[in-house]
Amino acid sequence: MNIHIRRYLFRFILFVPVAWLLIILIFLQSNEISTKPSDNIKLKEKKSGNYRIGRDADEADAFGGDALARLRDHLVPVHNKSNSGESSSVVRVIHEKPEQVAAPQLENPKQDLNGPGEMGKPFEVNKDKLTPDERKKYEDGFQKNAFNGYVSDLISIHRSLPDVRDPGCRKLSYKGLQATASIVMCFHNEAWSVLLRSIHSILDRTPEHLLKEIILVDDFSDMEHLKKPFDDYIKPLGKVFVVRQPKREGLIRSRLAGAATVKGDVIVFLDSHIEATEGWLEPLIAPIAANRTTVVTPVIDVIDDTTFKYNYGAVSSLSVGGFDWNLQFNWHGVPERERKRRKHELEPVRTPTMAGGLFAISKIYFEELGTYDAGMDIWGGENLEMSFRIWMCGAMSVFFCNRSIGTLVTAPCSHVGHIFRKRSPYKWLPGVNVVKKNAVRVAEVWLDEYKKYYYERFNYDLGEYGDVSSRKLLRQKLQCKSFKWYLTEIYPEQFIPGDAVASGEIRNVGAAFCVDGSTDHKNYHKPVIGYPCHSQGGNQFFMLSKLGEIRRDDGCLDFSGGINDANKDDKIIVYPCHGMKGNQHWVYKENNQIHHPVSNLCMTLSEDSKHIRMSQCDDNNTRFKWSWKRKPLNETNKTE
Ligand SMILES: [Mn+2]
Repeated sequence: MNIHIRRYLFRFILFVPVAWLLIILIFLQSNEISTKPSDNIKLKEKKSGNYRIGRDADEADAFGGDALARLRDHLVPVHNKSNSGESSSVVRVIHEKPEQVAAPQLENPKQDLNGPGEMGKPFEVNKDKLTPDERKKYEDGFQKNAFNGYVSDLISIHRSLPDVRDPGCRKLSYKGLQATASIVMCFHNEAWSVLLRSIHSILDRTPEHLLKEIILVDDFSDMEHLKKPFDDYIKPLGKVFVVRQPKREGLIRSRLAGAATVKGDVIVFLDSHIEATEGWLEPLIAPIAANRTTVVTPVIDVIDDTTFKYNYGAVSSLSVGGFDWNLQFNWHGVPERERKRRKHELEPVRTPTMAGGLFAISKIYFEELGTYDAGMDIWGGENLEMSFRIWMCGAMSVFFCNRSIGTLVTAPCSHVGHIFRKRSPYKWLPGVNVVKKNAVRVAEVWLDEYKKYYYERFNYDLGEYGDVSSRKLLRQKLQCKSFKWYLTEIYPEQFIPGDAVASGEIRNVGAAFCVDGSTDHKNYHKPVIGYPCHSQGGNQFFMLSKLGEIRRDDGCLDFSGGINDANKDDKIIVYPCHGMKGNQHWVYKENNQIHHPVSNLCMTLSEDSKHIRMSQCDDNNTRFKWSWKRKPLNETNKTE
């Protein structure tokens, strides 16, 4: 009896440590990449200054001058939050604009720092002074690439750049970092010098032991220089490989082809018209090494498409990603709640969405999370899809049977320059609205009851968007949270159209004309006009917010005039919504007039129906009456 008990006791005592050992082993493996996180930055920063941070897009630059100015206005300096145990000796003031410090030039000791574009300086070419031959080259370069290929060819493919980081970043040590990065860079008919500069900037500025490989995916280019000459060029570089697509597949499926061959711990997706800067990689992969469900984007600086000037700014001007209900990506200043959450400015910033061109993700997490939606074409929407998925799904932790949250952050110390083009130079099947198709797939799978806000933009004309059942299944399998959760917890700043008290076209009762105007940043300060109602939504879709704003996305109708402006044309303009009522305050009255309390005037359609005017309210004139679909109150409340 006694012996029996002793034997059991012995077994039990033996079993407990062995079980724990096993648990720890499996746990370590599930985290795979296990290095210490860059021993968090122990600096506290006070900074100022501003600059512009780009977005990715091969399409138009969504970051016009007005948007910039507006962004700056939003940028409130981060206050030094006192934190116990941190001495004031680490508080430093950073200059208005980061000082020009040359980054070490690793590969090219003979570099002439006065050469074209060196140190990221602009290189101006007056095309009128070129010979006819040269001018033709200049124009062809722009035509083919939608950036200045002529100037790029004059700039060294190893050009020097200033150290654009915040000085605090240079003090961070990543000694313990062991994770390796595989770069996946897709290209389609990229200019020779731009592609090589992208590759060399990585080779020249990435520590050898952190770089596993550069995987280049050629998405069926037909330019001659990208065939044999390119193969011959990269062969001696080592670590650089090409994967060729047998037909045009687009960015998403090309990235998948590249990712499938990755051998490193972290996949870093990059565009092929970029320049990596000093110290760009470490801050990107360190947070992932610490936690594989963190996805990290660099700060995207703007390489000018004409002069190749490298534009960069202070850490205070950082932006985060959002989206509008047209499912377009957009930039915002860092919200107040996020400024407060972080202990200092060099800590990664949480961002609701990412621009998508440049980011780093654990290879394991990329796969766990369902890679990309292979049913998407070319470009567009995949960045939002990935962003929603990261936040809403996270990952299952092996032992605790719960899901750990995925996070999407921007690393303020990682800078990569990107050439922002004003148009896309590439061809795709004519008549296919790729971006809309992709976006409808995103809405179908991820937006739940909120998808109607996108669909009502085009009267539910979804078009052909293919089969999304496998993506819906994925969402189920990963037990992802709801979109409502995402909006509440991750993006509470977002305007919810369900809160609108009226929406749709604003149709004049006296004529079949509607209020019409674009509300994107390029059209700020432009007037809304009268235009025949087309029932397609688009520029005739407006919402009346609870605050009394007439808005679409971030643009509001604004009348800053008074009685002297009555009956004048083009006085109602689109202006960034400010939420302060005033000139943006409208009342849609029971008698269907749209009243503007500040001026005490009403909205009316001009005699020729081409203009929207403000005038003395007249209850007997149908040109003062507007039909606009009011939301029943119960429906308004439902989505709140
Ligand atoms: Mn790009």
